[in-house]
Amino acid sequence: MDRRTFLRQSSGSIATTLMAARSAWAADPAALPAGARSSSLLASLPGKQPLIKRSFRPPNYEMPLDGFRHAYTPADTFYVRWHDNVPDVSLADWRLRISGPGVQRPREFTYAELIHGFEHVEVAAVNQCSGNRRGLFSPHVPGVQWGYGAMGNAIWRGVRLKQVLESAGLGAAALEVVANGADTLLLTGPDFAKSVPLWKALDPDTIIAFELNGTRLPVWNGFPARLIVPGWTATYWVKALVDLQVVDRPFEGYWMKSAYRVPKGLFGPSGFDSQDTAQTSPITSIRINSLIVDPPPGARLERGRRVDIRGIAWDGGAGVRRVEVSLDEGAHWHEAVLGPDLGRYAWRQWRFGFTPSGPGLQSVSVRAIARDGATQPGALIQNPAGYHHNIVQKADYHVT
Ligand SMILES: Nc1nc2c(c(=O)[nH]1)N[C@H]1C(S)=C(S)[C@@H](COP(=O)(O)O)O[C@H]1N2
Ligand SMILES: [Mo]
Repeated sequence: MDRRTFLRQSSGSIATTLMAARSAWAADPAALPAGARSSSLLASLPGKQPLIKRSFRPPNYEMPLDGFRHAYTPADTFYVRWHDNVPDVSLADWRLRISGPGVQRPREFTYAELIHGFEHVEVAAVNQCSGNRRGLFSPHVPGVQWGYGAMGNAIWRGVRLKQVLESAGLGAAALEVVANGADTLLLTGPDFAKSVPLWKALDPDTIIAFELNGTRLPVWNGFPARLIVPGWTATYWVKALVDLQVVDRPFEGYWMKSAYRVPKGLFGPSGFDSQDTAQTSPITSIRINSLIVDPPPGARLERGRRVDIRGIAWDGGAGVRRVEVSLDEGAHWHEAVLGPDLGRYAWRQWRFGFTPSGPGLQSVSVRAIARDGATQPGALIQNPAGYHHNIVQKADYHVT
């Protein structure tokens, strides 16, 4: 695609494409490809494969289980989560502003200046919504009722946030970096903006990305540039980034102060002291976790025929040390074979071969152990917003 087509397409109206997506879904609600859960609706957003629709406005669409078979999640399969209207950004008009009391020289970059002005780096990282699997909480927790698919793994390419901030002259007073996107409000509700502590902003793996797996970011996933905060849940990964403010006091926006918080200490230290209160902390690092992908839970297995159970495991950056599988509800655990290490922030594929003896139900339980010793809990750690669902995974298969 040449640059003009690119620009023309990127300035196409999102409102129109959303309408098209809605009518496409409405036209044939029965045509649900395999992999859909019965309670779910699959719908195509423009440029996307069918995803499981959790809400239309704002768009919240998750990846069906099949998507987890890829080592890197294709851009057209990547989940979509917005709090408000998806911005209609034209590359020619896009600017990134750096300002605030923590910088000496406020700056403004065009897209060309940003991508030509700094070294390009890549980081493989899991993008996981804080509320992934919220719909599996029992008792029920209000919020988007995500299943397993509010996450993906990709190679993100961009420029280091550190270098961009330093080009504006960081001052000694810098405490947090507040990121804001081009998205505009739905009818009501506070503007979506997030802050990260200076240490995380300056981490060499924290980047302003413009590519996902070697292609430009889809509009749905933050075109033309977004923050990548590896190891932290995706709420910090601000899309369609237009504004960075380096502040000298804790940012008080709604999405920091009131939302995305967990009881203090329940999941360990947050690493974000300036946002901790006596009772709560902001959600930060992704917890050690795993998922059984293949064969799909509930599938039929053939008695006496060897099968490979496959899945993924990931954490907030310590890395996956080991994955264990139990065929007897946790009485005995066996080590799974790990796939290649794609990087400490990426997920790790694993497989475990066995021969079902059946007939009858065969349960398969899985738990991952991180390099820092963290492991998955046997019981759900309840918390008001339904975050960090990471219990030991279990699938039942029918052996015949
Ligand atoms: N500008 C903007 N960025 C945003 C959001 C948003 O509503 N607006 N949502 C955040 C949340 S909560 C999540 S889970 C991720 C989702 O990223 P994705 O849509 O690329 O999968 O985007 C984050 N960045
Ligand atoms: Mo999220």
